[in-house]
Amino acid sequence: MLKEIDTFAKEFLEFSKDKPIRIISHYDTDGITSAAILAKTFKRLDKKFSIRIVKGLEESIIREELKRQPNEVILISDLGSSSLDHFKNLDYPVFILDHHEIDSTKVNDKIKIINHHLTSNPEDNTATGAGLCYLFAKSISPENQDLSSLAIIGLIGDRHETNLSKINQQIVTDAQDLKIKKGIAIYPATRPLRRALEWSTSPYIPGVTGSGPGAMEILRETGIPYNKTLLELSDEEMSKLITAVMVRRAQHGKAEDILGNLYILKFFNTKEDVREISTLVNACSRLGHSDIAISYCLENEKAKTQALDIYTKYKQELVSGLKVAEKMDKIKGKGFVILNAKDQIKDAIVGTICSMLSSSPTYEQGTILIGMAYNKDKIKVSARIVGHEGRNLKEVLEKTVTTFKGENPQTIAEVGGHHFAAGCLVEKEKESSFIETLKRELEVEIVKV
Ligand SMILES: [Mn+2]
Repeated sequence: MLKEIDTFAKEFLEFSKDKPIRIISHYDTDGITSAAILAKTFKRLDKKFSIRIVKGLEESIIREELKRQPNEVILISDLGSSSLDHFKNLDYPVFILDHHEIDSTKVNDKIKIINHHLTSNPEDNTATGAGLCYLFAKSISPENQDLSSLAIIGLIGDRHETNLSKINQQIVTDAQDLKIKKGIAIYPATRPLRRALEWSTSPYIPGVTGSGPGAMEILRETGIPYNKTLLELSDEEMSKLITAVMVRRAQHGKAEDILGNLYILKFFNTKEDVREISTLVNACSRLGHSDIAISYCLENEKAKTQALDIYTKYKQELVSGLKVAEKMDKIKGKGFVILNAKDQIKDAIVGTICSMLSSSPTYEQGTILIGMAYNKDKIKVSARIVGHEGRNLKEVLEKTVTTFKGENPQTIAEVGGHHFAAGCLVEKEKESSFIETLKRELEVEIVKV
C-alpha cells in the first residue's frame, strides 16, 4: 500500500501544482485528525487550501463541491468510498483517502483512491482515515513524521488499538512521544483517580460513576491514594483496582470489557491520555465546532481554551443526562426499553447516553435500548444493544420505518447506522404514532423468537 500511496501523492501534487485544494472530511475524531494532518502538510508546502467537515457525503453536498472543479482540487478523507458513482465519470479526478467499505467494481482510473480494502493484503494494511492521511503526508516529506501523533488520536477515535494491524503498528512506532501502558480502560489516565472514576461513563461502574463518595470508597478499599493517577499506579495497585471494578460490575463479569492499553501522548507539551483527547475532539465536532476541533488538533492555544470549555459542558451534560435517563419513566417490554426523554436530554448526546446505559449492568444482555430526544420539530431516535449479541438494530428501525411510512406516507423518517448502533429522525408531531409502531415491531420480534 505504501507504494500506492507514493504514486497517489505524486499524482496529487502534480495535479494540484497551481490550484487551491479543497479538503472534505468526516466529522468524527478520525475525520477531524485526518483534516488536521492534511492542513498541516499543505501549510508546510505553502499551498492554499480550505476545509469542509461533513456528517456524511449526501448527494447535495457532492454536487455543491464538484462545482469547484476544475478551479480547485478535491481531496476527500475518511469518507468517499460509498460515493464512487458520483466520481467515476468526471472530467477531473477526485482524490480519496478512505478506509470504509468499498465496492471495488466501481473503481476506475478516473478515481484516485487509497483504501486498504483495495490492496492485495487488506488485513495488514488496515488503517484509519487519519492513518492514511499520515502515510500520504509522510510520503510527501519525511519531515511530516511528527504528524503521527495526530494519526494516533484518529486510531484511538476509531478504536483500532485493540488489534493493531501491521501498518498501524508502523504508525505507532513512528510516534516518538507515545507511551503505551497495560491497564484498565478508565480515562483520563493522567488525572487524579477520584475524578477519573467519578466521571467514568464507559465502562460504567455501578455506585461509582457519577458519585464522588463512591469513587472515594473504591480507592479507600484498594488503598490507593485519592490523587494518584492511573498512569502512576504500581502493577499491584492496578490489579487491585481492576478487581474492585470487576466486583462492582459482577453481573457483566467480562474482564476484557474493562481492560485495555493506555495511550499517553505529549500534546500541548503535557502528557495526555489519547482517549481523552479523542473524546474531546469528538465532542467539539459533534456539538457543531469542528473548526475549533481542528485548531485544537493543530495545538492552537486559543482553540484549546475553547475546546476545554465545550468539553467540560459536554461531560456535565452526559452525567446529568445519565441521571435523568436512570430516573425517567420508561416504556419497558420484553427485551426492550424505550426512553422518551423529549427535551430533557439533548439530541446530540442521546445516542451516547444509550451507549453508556448499554454498558451498565442494569439491563440484561441482548436488551434493545431506544433513546428519543427532541431536535426542534423532529425527534432523534437512537438504538443500542446491551452486550455484543442480539438483533440487527438497523433492521429493527428499518422495519419500523417501513410500517410507519405505510401509515404516514408523507413522513421524512430515514434510518442510518449498523448492526449494533442505529438511529433515525421522525417528525415530533408523530411522536405517539411512531412509538406505537416501534413497540409493535419490537414485540413482534419477541413472538417470532
Ligand atoms: Mn474513520
